[in-house]
Amino acid sequence: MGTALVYHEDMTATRLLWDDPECEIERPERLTAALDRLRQRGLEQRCLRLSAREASKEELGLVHSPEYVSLVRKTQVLGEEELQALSGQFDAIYFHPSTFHCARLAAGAGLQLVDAVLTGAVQNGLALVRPPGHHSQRAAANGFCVFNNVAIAAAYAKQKHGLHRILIVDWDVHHGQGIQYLFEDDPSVLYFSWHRYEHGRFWPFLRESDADAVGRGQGLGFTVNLPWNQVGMGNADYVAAFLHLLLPLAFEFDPELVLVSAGFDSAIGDPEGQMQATPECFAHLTHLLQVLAGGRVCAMLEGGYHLESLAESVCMTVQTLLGDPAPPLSGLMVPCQSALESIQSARAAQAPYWKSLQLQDVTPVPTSPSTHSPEGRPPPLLPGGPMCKAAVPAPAPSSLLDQPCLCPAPSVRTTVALTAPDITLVLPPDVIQQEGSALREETEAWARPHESLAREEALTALGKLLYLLDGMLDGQVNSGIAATPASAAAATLDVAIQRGLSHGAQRLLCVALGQLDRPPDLAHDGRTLWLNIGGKEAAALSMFHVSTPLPVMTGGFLSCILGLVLPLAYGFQPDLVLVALGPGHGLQGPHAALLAAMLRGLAGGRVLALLEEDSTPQLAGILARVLRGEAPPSLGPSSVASPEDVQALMYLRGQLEPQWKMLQVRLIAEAWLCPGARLCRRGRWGGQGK
Ligand code: X5A
Ligand code: ZN
Repeated sequence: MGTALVYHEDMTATRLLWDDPECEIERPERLTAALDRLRQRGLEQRCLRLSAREASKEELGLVHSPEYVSLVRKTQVLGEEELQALSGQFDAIYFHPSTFHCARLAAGAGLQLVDAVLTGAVQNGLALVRPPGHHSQRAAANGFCVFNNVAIAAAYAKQKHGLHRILIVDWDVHHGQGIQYLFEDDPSVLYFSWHRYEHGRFWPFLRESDADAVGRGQGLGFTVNLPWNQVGMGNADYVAAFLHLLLPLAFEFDPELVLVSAGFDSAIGDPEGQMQATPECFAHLTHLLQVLAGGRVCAMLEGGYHLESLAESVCMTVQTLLGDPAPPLSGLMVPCQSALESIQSARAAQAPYWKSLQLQDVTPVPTSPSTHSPEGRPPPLLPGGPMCKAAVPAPAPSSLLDQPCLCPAPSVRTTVALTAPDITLVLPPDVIQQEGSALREETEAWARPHESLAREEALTALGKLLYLLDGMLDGQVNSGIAATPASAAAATLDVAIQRGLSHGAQRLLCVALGQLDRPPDLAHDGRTLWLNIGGKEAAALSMFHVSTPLPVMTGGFLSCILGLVLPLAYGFQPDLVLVALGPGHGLQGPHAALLAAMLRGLAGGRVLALLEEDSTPQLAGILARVLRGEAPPSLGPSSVASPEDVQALMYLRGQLEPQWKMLQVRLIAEAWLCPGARLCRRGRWGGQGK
């Protein structure tokens, strides 16, 4: 459906006219650097280009006082000295004769974007604007911000489009206190912000930036602050914050629209933020938000002062909005202790207001499993010693400037090859119906050890699957769907895993739904992570062999995905993902779509879905659409997880946390978890600088 890019060259006009070390970083090149890079990458050309319009007086009045708007209007005719004097009345602000025009364009750009998305002209978009907006208040400029672009867009979406639930995600490294003040008592706007805080010692030095500021009156629980108390937060910390804090609340809130205060001063290299997240991380953050609100995501630029980092991060965001798969994340996926403390304190502060947080944090981890592994004792975890040197790959921490992008953006939009001739469905645009098949002898050789693959139909299906898998491993096709007779599902999956591993996959994640057992002769070498959803009981037979029952309620399904599947997947960093909907999988279409959509964030989007031949065309169709990058349908208001679902999740978390640090949501003495943990973390990387 398309991505809008809203811009106007006039917004490069405003600039600092005098000496001010604090303000000099907010300069015109921020916009030109971002736009030039988008052009270079061919991304701008793929967007619907919209020329920004000025917001009207009435539109600015949705958020700002008339007196403040006329004060800013008057700056148009002031001389340099008067401008400087007026600027001095605010914190970290400069005015320029063009400021009023630029700030009206910045606010107007957001409104155009909201209109384009809510009228269905596009699916999502980015407004490249300055001045930024999130610090600006009803009657005050602040922190380079003049009008509060995102807040005005939210108020406008409510008033003009009649929306009732808007999520604002502020991933800028500063606290958007302006947005917080404007909506703190409004339950129709859920405001999430993470920010450099350092226990209050970082700008804007506000007590109300801490996690215990949760909103007021009707708006209690609709302000979510995640203060970072150390610099150096990286990819693992940001992804963990999304999985364990933002997304559970966001799904429960069920927004109709997502607005992003997209500041990139939270990226590596930025002089303000001093954080470590690489540009690819913003592809993942964007991707994770696209499963909400039917994919209606409007991002607006806020901060971002390292031009190289800014330009790359903007490209990652736009590329993901366009539906390209996210490049794999670099670096060890282990959140740091300080990040975990922050996430836990924000979860604790929000728990009274959100069902999705309640059960989990009050249920004690069972010391002996309520459901247990066949041996009836805690399973042996990793064969051969303490965790950290386990499966987790050891890529060198990449420096942004040496290696701005690990994985080149795909030149073609995601294609899905279907090998299921029996599933008659209307193919979504640019989804290819695959005709090819692997050579007969080769197929037979792979099938030979499996009795269930002897039948002609099973062999035919296997031949097509092998051909598809090769296409994916060779990089001709990004993702695919294959079908198999129900009786051959387990054997076909077994062959797919073997073939994947022998044809270039280094780490293969297999998510098996329904009655599918781990292939008995699969090597325990850490190259395959086997996750069965639909097992009879929760069990971790090793850190690479996990099984959990299919949650009955939507709420349980969501906590299973966010609290177990994705943390394991992000920790494992696979380069190929197999999702098999096996016998009795019991998964509803929208749930299957959400799972597939979220797994597409792994392995550069290399996801192969295996269906049974008698699956409905609706199921195949919905999977084909999410695998090519469309948003999954929203699940609607979610029910609570059942006590059994929570129990299973808590048990597995207890078992697996020592090995898979992305699962952690609470602090447990590290020494108790894993005697080697501290050494492993420090030894190799010198402790991430935290
Ligand atoms: C939008 C933004 C930062 C202001 C920092 C003042 N503002 N020290 O990033
Ligand atoms: Zn900022």
